[in-house]
Amino acid sequence: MRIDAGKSGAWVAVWFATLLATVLGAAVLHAVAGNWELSGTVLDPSGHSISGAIVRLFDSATGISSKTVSDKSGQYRISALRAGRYHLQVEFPGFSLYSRDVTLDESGSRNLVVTLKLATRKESLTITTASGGADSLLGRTKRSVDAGDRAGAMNTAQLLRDMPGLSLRDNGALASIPVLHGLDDDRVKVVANGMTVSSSCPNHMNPPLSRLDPSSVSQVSVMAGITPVSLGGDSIGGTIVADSPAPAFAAPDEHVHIEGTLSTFYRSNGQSYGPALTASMSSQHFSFGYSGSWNNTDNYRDGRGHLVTSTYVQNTNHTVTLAAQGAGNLLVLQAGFQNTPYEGFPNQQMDLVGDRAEFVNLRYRRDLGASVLDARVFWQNVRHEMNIGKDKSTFPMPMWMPMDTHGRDIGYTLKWTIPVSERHAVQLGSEFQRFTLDSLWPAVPGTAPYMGPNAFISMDDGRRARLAWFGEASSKWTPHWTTLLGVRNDTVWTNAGPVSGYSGMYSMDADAFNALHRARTDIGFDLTALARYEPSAHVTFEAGYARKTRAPNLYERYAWSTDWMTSGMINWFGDGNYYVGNVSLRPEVAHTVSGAASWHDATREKWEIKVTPYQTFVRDYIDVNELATATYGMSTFSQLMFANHDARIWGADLDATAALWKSSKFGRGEITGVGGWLHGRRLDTGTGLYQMMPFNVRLGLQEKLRGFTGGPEIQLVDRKRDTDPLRVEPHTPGYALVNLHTGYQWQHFQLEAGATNLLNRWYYLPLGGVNFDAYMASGWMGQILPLTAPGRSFYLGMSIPF
Ligand SMILES: [Cu+2]
Repeated sequence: MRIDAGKSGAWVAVWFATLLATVLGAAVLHAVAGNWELSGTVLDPSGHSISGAIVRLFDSATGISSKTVSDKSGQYRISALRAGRYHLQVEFPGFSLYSRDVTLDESGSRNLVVTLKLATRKESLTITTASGGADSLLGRTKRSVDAGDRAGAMNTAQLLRDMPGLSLRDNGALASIPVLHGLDDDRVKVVANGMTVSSSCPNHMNPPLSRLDPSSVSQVSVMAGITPVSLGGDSIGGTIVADSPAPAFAAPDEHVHIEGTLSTFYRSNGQSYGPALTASMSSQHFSFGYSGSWNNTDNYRDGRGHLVTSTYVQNTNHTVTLAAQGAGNLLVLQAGFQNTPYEGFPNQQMDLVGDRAEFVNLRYRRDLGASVLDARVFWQNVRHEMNIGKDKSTFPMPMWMPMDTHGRDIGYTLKWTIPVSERHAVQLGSEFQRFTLDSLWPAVPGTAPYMGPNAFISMDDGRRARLAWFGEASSKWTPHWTTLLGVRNDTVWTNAGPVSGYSGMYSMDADAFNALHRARTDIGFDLTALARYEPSAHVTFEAGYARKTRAPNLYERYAWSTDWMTSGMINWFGDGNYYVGNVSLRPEVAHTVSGAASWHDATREKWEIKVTPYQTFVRDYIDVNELATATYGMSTFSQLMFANHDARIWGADLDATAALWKSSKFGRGEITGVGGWLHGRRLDTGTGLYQMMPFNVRLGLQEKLRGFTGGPEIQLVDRKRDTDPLRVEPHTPGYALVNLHTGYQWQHFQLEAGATNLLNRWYYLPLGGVNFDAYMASGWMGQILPLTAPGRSFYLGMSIPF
């Protein structure tokens, strides 16, 4: 058994230090200054000047950015520029990001008036293609995150909840798991600050997005269904990209630049609160930043006022960022630490009683004349401890069962973007990720032979390494036609060392597992083809096909015990069942066809309606076979072994916005709607797939007037009847909720207030799994029921910039 971080940690430190020294040595950090300047005024749509807007100017040749802030009369000025092509971005909360190309030629300085447009709540992702134009592509939505958003979202995954095609599986308070078009968890690729990390817990209590505090996120993008291969790989559901703000640098005429935000929030249901701080100090070439957060949440109450046990959490995050830029180079070194001393899981037999994660992430971006090279290396080390938590220990027959898991990820990504001509660009890349996993469950004195006299080795030296390469071409053939074509290969190697149980009672399973040939190599090929056609300023059509593969995770392959108690510890589904791995599992291969049609006014400001239908056929979908069932009290559970079965998922998303009124006196009123409908079927049995979100719609009315934004939202969710019989998945009734949100901003100071579930409606969470706590509280005798949702909660959030 090897659970020592010391060796790998030291090795990684040496490796990073060497790399850092090499890169720093190679980078010549000086800027080429010139005499031109860019200046102007930032205005709102009614012509009033905006002070405090952030103005960024990117040098297209070198990638170096300059930044300034508009003054009291809305004036901005960036000087010491040289002639050339630049890209200007202006942002101010509540307004859409302003973005345009600017050329400074030999005739000298320029004056540019920037008029910002009011923001819509969700904005389509813009990607810059070879031709320099900005295109939104199929099934993608992007959202910028304000400090105030933390008040209404319990975790980073919840920041995504109103995005089309996405639903959330409720888990622990920090651990919501995103589901894209019915495909969830490891089927979705999560890229957080350029890193891809693994869930090391056998119950997925620490999914990748739980590693980021909402206060440290500035932007999230969701690609459901068709994903460019440059962002996909080893996933079949789609990709979620979450990024922290880019490091700040002083403007050319600024000596030292200091900026930061202090924010805090409070939520009434669960008495949740937490301060967060981000701050940075920079010169034109060097930047030092820190972001930290702390939060504490107690158990919430449902709509009937009942306390829902094991919904508490406490968590701390610290991240330090060092960055350097100059002469076409950008170097960013990030190191962070996360500590979660406890987090309850109402839908699991166990709770999190300790989780400490450290990471180091190094990014190097270099402008090579025409092309751009972007490289990253990262390392994450996780020590995760489970046992029954403080609530479960008060129930009859508490099962004390320590489980210690140690996971490490190390990897790199390399991307090289080459503009081939005015119309075509190519991106080439490579990725590597190696995950190592050990899980040891210490003996509990006096419980032999069930939980002693030896430790239970659940996973010893589990290894999953993945090496990938890809090539992608984006082309703008005519002003009306755009295409994206990509091919990708991911080779995944998995293996796990020999195991042993608490006692001789487990030796039959252990011996059988140890005798198996356990090393596996999976070779996956992905293909993405996308086309976009804009016949006029009012209609856009998109169509695409994607072939995507995902190799099994370590627990799916190597969870070895068929004993009831120990197999019940392998469960990231929140369904109370018992899971056994299968060394013979094959990778899942998904074939997705999707289209989108969007109708809008010429400026996309007055109205827009978008429909996205999709169908995915998954060959060898990793589902389960039933080994046995057992009835304890009034509840029946299944023991299930992972197995490949073909499946199909089909559905459609609807996304619509319309402006209702707009005047200088009454501001702008707008109505938005997001809906999702989908079905999933296993093809051999014709039965439903687990946790398919029922038909659901969100309708929002929003008023924006100067610094004020706000309005009500109605959320309608149909009953869930199409369930998975093998997992004994419960039905849930439909429900309607009213939420209220208001925000006010003055300069950069932001205040957010609102209410979720305003009418205090009592309902079951359709993707919340079962309430295992309530079942334990009944002495393992009662009827196991779905988990109930939080009742009414008021929230207040505040952020103060400096
Ligand atoms: Cu865990």
